[in-house]
Amino acid sequence: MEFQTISVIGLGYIGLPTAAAFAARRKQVIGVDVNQHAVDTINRGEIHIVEPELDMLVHAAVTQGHLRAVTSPEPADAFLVAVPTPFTDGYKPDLSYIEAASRAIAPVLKKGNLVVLESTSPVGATEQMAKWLAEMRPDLSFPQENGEASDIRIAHCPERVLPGHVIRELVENDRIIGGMTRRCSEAARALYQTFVTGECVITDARTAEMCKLTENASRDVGIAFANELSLICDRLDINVWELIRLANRHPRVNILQPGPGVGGHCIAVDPWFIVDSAPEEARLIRTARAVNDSKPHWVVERVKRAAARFKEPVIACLGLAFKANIDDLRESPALEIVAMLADARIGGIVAVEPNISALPQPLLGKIELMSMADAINAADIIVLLVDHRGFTSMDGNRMLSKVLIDTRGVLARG
Ligand code: SAJ
Repeated sequence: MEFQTISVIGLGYIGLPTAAAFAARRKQVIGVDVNQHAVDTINRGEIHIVEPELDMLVHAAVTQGHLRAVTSPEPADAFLVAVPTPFTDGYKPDLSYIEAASRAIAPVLKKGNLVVLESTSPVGATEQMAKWLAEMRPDLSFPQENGEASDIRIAHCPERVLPGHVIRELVENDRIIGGMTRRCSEAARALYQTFVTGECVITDARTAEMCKLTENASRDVGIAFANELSLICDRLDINVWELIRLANRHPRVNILQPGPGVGGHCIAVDPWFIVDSAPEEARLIRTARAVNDSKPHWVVERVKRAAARFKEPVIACLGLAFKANIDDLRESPALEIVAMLADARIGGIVAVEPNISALPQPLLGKIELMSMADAINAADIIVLLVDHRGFTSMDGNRMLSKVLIDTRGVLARG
């Protein structure tokens, strides 16, 4: 099957790099996003998100005429849906963006098209997307009713790239391709082989959906184990980082690192999709979420205990991002901790975050953003929240007179 024109719906952290990757292979790519600002930025050859190397790739794609962005879908050979799938207040998956994307592309679908759902989704979402499309286009046949003979092919192909390494991982990682039928899978595999050098492994749509959720739930459970160990070790007066280093010398043990909690919009979200679809069975997965979500509160309690020894302590919080060496503050445990400390009124709070130039809205007016040197000079208590490059090479001697709460074990590791 030949795909010349490819449309990517949703030009965010996954959709935009994917659109640029197809464009780099000289496909005609139509990027679609409801955000006019994102569309205008991309059409100028610029980007509205931060990801290494993406700016160059998008600039080249746009100036060479392979990528253009629009706000409403146009006909294409293949459509990739890469829209957000958040959860609602009760930890239920919210498929409204997938529904909106389906309803937007349905009018321009034509016989022979392939539609791929890339968004991380609960089991059954691909079938649901196919239903929405079929409802809107009774004149076309879909795999849920017509199997291999259908006019439209549908597959799930979850993204699995690591923020900060997206461009390399997009090309090199293996891909799981879950078609609603065998021919759907083969069509999707042909599409991804345009730029993927990793293996494209075929399965069915439900297994592909569960596979992505399983990958992130596995990491969440692993981090929860490390976080639980950190609480146990604190009680028993054992250095958890040394303990983990030693245990990991066993050939079949590979414990992850404890931290201030789990952030980002994937690992803290996706396990809930499994819990929602099998609430009685998913006991460990639910508990891991609870352990990781409770960690920021535990850190705050430790800081409060330390602060009680001072009159008006200055508390320097190092790092606001959700993990090392990125500028992404979304769902960041560091940010949550700093906000809780600011509200606790236990002293003056200053923060160091070398990857941003201004404080985010919830912290504005409540705390001060400072350089590393100024913050350390001013501080009575230093709370290390993110293992950014500049922080890991910190000189321990400069902190001898201060209380140090190191949630990432940076000094222990150094
Ligand atoms: N973290 C720890 N200890 C660790 C590892 C991570 O506390 O040992 C924390 C981080 O500090 C961060 C959170 O976990 O707050 C998540 O960071 P991460 O690096 O584990 O993952 P993400 O959210 O940046 O990307 C994940 C990746 N999934 C897996 O590694 C299984 C990525 O491959 C996925 O594509 C991405 O989720 C996604 O989009 O689903």
